[in-house]
Amino acid sequence: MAVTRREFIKIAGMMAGGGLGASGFLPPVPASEVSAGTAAEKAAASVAATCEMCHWACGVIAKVVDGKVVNLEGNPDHPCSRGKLCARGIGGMGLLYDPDRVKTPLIRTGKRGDGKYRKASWDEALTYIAEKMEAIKKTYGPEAICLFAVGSCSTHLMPLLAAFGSQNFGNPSFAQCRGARDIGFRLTYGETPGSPERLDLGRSRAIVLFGSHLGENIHNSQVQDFAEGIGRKAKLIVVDPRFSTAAGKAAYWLPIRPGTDMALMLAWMNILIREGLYDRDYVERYTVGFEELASQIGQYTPEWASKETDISADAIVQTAREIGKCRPSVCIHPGRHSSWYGNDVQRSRCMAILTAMLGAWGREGGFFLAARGSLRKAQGKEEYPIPEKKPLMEISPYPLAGKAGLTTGVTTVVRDATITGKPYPIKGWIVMGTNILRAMPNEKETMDAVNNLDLLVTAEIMPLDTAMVSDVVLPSASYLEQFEDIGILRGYRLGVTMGRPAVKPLYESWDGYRIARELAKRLDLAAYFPWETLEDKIKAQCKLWKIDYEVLSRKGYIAIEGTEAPFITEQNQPVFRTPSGKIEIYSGELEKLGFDPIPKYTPVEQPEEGRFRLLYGRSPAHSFTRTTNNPMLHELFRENEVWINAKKAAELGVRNGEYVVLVNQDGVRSNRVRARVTQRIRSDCVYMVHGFCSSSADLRNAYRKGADDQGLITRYAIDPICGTTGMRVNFVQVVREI
Ligand SMILES: Nc1nc2c(c(=O)[nH]1)N[C@H]1C(S)=C(S)[C@@H](COP(=O)(O)OP(=O)(O)OC[C@H]3O[C@@H](n4cnc5c(=O)[nH]c(N)nc54)[C@H](O)[C@@H]3O)O[C@H]1N2
Ligand SMILES: Nc1nc2c(c(=O)[nH]1)N[C@H]1C(S)=C(S)[C@@H](COP(=O)(O)OP(=O)(O)OC[C@H]3O[C@@H](n4cnc5c(=O)[nH]c(N)nc54)[C@H](O)[C@@H]3O)O[C@H]1N2
Ligand code: SF4
Ligand SMILES: [Mo]
Repeated sequence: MAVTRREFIKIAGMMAGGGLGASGFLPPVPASEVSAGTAAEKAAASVAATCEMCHWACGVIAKVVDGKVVNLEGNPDHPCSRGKLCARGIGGMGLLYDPDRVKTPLIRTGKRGDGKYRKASWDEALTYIAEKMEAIKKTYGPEAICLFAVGSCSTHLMPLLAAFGSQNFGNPSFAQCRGARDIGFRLTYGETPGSPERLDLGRSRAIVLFGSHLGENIHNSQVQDFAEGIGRKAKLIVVDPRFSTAAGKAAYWLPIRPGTDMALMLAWMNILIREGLYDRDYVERYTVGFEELASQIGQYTPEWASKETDISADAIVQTAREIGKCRPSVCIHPGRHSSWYGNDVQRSRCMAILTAMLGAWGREGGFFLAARGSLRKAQGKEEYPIPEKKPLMEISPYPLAGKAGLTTGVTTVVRDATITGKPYPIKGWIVMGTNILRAMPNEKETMDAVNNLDLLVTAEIMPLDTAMVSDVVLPSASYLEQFEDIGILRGYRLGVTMGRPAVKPLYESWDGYRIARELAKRLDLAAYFPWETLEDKIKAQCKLWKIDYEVLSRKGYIAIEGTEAPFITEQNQPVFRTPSGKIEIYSGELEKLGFDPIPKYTPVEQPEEGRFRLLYGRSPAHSFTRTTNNPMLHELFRENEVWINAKKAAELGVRNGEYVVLVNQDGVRSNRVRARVTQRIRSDCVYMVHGFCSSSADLRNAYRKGADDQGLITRYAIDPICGTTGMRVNFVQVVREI
């Protein structure tokens, strides 16, 4: 490899070492610093691929010499990367060449969970799956098969399942991630904040982060914009029980009592109204329900909020004035991982309403408006059978489950049906792009469901936890070995993206399209996959859109000119697809469903003396569980630590760096994990990075390293509006390991 391991650590460490540099907030690494610049490197072929080390899908340029990827750089033309990659992006080679990859199809020989498999041919594995699917269909109907999917690799399986007759999907990226936020914003604005979120952070005068630990949470272009905003002296207000990397750049760090964010937001609304610091004209012109809000908000005084949040009333007033003064160029970050406490739609509604009061939607430094125009996707056969039994999301107890577009299936609804057989049995799970065992709360319930299945198939690059309890494992190509389907990116401008493979698939791995198509053939559904390869499909799509395939495949991204209209002007008026056609401060939709039309404060349970609330987040060097075995990223951050307040640690006799064990309210014990004793966290909570301590013995770097936060998350609080699972409702004791 042109980048030696030591150089890689040096480059990537600039980001991972807390994320701070001399110039302030350290953005992702520019290509010039990654290039080794050797003669071979200069002679290397450049291939525009799409980074899949996380969901941001940056453009990446792979340098290839003699059929080997020797370097990865950010694609300068791609708006998500702009010539830079984050540590994980550079570490993509570690995934490609990880010796522990799944190399051939595998069929289970031992009991579920024993980890015993035999090698199989693709034909044998796919025939086995197709026969099982048909058998399940015969006994229980096609709806008894469900797809758990995250990321672009899995998108080809969705039409396959729909063609088979099931529309049952489970998506952790909705149910354990952005679901509540997307529903909260959809109720208020008629649309979600987008992914990538449409935040004009570079021009903000004030930025507010509730959680949203940017700098540890690395979404490449968003962190670049954030760094630019900070560089231009935006006032940063960080609301976080922990002194995060971002808090280190903040004008105000508000170490809030976990779970009380709504109290702070409601008090801010009260102050903005009382002091006339909201955008009157904007509110009058674009919103409904402001009067109702104003008539209820008086109860939320700064003094009241101070008691709830543990933030001084003075700090609450001062920060409200800061955002009021900076209006409308204020970015209240809507968050992404929003499944916190089970009242999450209403907390997201508060963010959305504050944004409207500041007049920040469609304004410079706030949220920009989505690019105009639309492009229709080419498909194979278009009609899908109408399932006899209604999809689970339509009959779930949560009225807005699955109501924010595709890929919005609530995972626990599927899991419950699998365990109970109600409203109807679920007997097969197909899993791709998600480590469902670790993404969903309560691993025991997930295993109870798994043990009720007649078929569990996982398509995987790495033998992670879910693969190791599956009946069949299919070796997947990584993004560096496969085409990335053509996609539409709705940023400031409309753009079209695609990725090319840098190298041929290693071992016996296949790309997602080929897996879906070959399985479809065995199910008599080949008409849905008329193109021989994904490249052929992309070419057909380019023809339809009148885009030059050669240019797109060389550049990885093409912008469509004339689609940009980011801010409100008299000629460029926003459209709100809500029932009233306006921003709904008062939501008639929620009222009809029996929920508070204007958010009301709901307290959450607090830990009793001697226990800590378990909080979790991200490391800049890792993505969830998927990178924990990556040899390059493992060098940067080998195992997680548990952050514990210094005073509390002293009371417990816990020293910095020693191993401790966490025991939760249900008696579940974690693996041993190092204590990070610090002043930088409140005394009522502990914190760790998610994703560690894999149960898979086939992973030499990740097996039982650090502690598994998900294992401790046995309790979860379901949002009654959309079914997403709040996972910060678990309390742990810290026990010294003697
Ligand atoms: N490096 C890296 N970056 C990533 C990812 C990754 O895996 N690795 N994943 C990406 C994805 S899919 C997502 S969804 C995002 C997730 O990242 P975010 O959306 O930023 O997640 P949050 O849960 O908002 O942020 C975690 C922070 O919330 C704080 N916190 C905990 N409880 C509370 C509370 O009650 N109130 C407040 N105000 N703060 C609290 C924690 O101390 C922590 O600092 O990250 C994205 N970026
Ligand atoms: N306790 C706890 N739970 C959480 C979170 C948390 O912070 N704490 N975060 C939540 C959030 S925000 C999210 S978005 C979800 C994320 O949940 P997941 O998307 O499940 O995240 P990963 O753990 O990275 O699992 C991804 C799996 O897909 C595989 N994979 C990656 N790329 C490919 C590919 O191209 N092809 C194939 N076939 N497989 C691939 C990886 O090897 C890995 O096993 O987790 C949620 N759950
Ligand atoms: S943010 Fe980093 S890991 Fe995610 S797609 Fe971009 S470069 Fe890859
Ligand atoms: Mo997420």
